[in-house]
Order: sequence, then C-alpha cells, then structure tokens
Amino acid sequence: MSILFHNVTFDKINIYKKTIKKYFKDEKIISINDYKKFNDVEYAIIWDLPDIVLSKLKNLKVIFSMGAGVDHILKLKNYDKKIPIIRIKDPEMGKRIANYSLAQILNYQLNFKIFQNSQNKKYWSGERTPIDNENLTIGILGLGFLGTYIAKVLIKLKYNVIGYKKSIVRSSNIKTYSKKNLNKFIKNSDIIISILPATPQTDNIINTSFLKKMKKKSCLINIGRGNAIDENALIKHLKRNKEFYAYLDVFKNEPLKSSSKLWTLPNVTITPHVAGVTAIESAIKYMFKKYKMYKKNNTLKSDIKSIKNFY
Ligand code: OXD
Repeated sequence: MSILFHNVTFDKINIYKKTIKKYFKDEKIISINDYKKFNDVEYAIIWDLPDIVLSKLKNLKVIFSMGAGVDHILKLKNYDKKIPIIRIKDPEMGKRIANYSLAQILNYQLNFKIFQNSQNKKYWSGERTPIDNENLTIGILGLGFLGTYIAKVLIKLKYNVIGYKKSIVRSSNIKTYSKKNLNKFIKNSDIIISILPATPQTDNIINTSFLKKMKKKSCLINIGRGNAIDENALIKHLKRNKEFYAYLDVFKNEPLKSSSKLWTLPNVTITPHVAGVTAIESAIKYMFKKYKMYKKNNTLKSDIKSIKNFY
C-alpha cells in the first residue's frame, strides 16, 4: 500500500520526503504524477492537494495535513467527511509560532515600526518610552492548541494574557471569554492575536464594528487565517488610526496581490504565512504515531471536531 505525498508550497520539500521515508518504512511514497498507483493509496500527507486528485483516491483511509490548518482539505468538493483528518499539533510548531507572536508584540511594544518608518525618511525620531510587559494585556482570539501554547509562553514573560474560545474549559488558568462576552474580550485587550481557523463562522469576524471596539492605540496580529479579517474595513481603520498597527501573516488570498493597499500603509507589517512553519522531524514523527494508532485500532479520531470548538 502507499502514501501520497503532495506539497508544492513549503520550503525543504526534499527533507520532508526523506523524513517520511525514514519513518514510514513499510509504505511506498508516491506523488500525484503516479496516477496509475492511485488505487494503492491509503494515506495522504498533503498541503493544497488538487481536488481532482482527491476524487481519484478511492481507497483513502487517513489524511494528514502538513500544517496546523485543515481548511485546505475541507474546501475540496471531493473530501468525504468520513475520512479522518489529522492536523499537526506539535509543541515544536508551538515554539515557532510563539516566537513569531513575541517578535511582533515586541515590535509594537518597543516602537520599532515607528523607528523603521523614521529611518525610511532619514529622520531621528527621538526617545519613546516602551510599554512594560506587566502593563500589556494580550488577547488570544482562538484558544486552541497553538493559541494556548502562545498564551503560556507569554504568561511566563509576565504579560497579562486573556483568551477567547467558543466553549470555556474550566481547568484552564487563562482568563477566557466566550461568545456572549466577546466585546469585553476586545475592550480589555491592548493587543489581539487572531489565531482562528478558517470556517464559515470566522468569516470577517474582525470587521468595522470589531475594530472600533479595539483600543485606538493598539495592535492586531493575525496568524490564524485571512478569512477572519474584513480587509477593506481594516485598511480604513488603519488610515484613520495612525497609532493602530497590524502585523499580518495570513490573507484572504495568498500570495497577497501587489495591488493590495496593505503593502504600503506605514502601520502594517506583512510576512508571507510563516508564523507557524512546520517543524519537519517532529511533525512527521507525530503523523507516524497517529498512523500506528490507526494500524492498531483500524480507526482514528478526526481533528475536525476539535477545530470547531475553539472559535
Ligand atoms: C498553517 C500552518 O496551517 O502554517 O497555516 O501550519
């Protein structure tokens, strides 16, 4: 039997291939060009698989997403909900996305964007007092596996951290708001980190009314999915509120078109969907652990349900 491996987006694809071969020794690894062998495919390790290919995999048993998100699979018309999807829940990815979040928080907190903008104009902007960690409340919008990981790292660094989640888990020691008090969550946050999955419920959740409730001198970091932000509303908000900053890693349409106004606004920082780059060795090891569980029990709990619980 075989594993279909497909990813034309990520860095270091050859290392992925080698690592998959190292762990999945008993399986043949094939690509989308080996269409004659599609009937042998029981497992798929994928990112952005063409829907037409999925429609041809008649014996597929488990799909492994190569990232934390699964929207690239759920959007495919030929995805059959009975096939479990395993997404990466990896502390190594947690470390990376926490580092990214921290970098952008510090960027805002230490006024680096202001200094960068003055450097571009060859202008010495003078001293500005930074905000101390204890005086910043970071709101994590989407307290799932990665959101919680980030929260714990920030708490260790003495930031005040609050979270937003659809259903509140009592055991968590992070002050968590649910749907009915979303407004309080927004108003109490100095910085909001959106780490929401792309679902119909999260579409444009960060719209004009959401942005107006945020503090005027504030910052929004989006490391979840671009669908969560109404980009036109954000552009208007950024133009009106010069002390409001946006650090954006994900967009409605990726790559972000060169015609987007976001590129040129002085209060925006853009990165190309790199906040939570997959850590190859630990991710493939995680998939292999799930694969062995499937082999043993002939069934596997899909990750789709858990995703619906944290927006
Ligand atoms: C994602 C990832 O799902 O980078 O966006 O893992």
